Amino acid sequence: MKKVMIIAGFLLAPWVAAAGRSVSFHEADANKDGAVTRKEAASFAFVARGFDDADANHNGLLELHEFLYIQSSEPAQRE
Ligand SMILES: [Ca+2]
Ligand SMILES: [Ca+2]
Repeated sequence: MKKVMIIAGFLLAPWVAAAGRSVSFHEADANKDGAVTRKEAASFAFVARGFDDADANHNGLLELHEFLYIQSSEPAQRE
């Protein structure tokens, strides 16, 4: 039984990582125009969650420095 749990944990690890802050700005910026739109952010839960807070100039786009703010302010890292 313990073995099964270890295997399950191993298989789930990539999913947990994907839900965290593992995405880079360039991955999130799907069309590589230098900004992450709300639509692009929707593919990454933590980016979508922090979008409004991070969009400091309220232009509906996340520029690199705003994206980095999300990565640095994700609650999982603050704890
Ligand atoms: Ca973009
Ligand atoms: Ca912005």
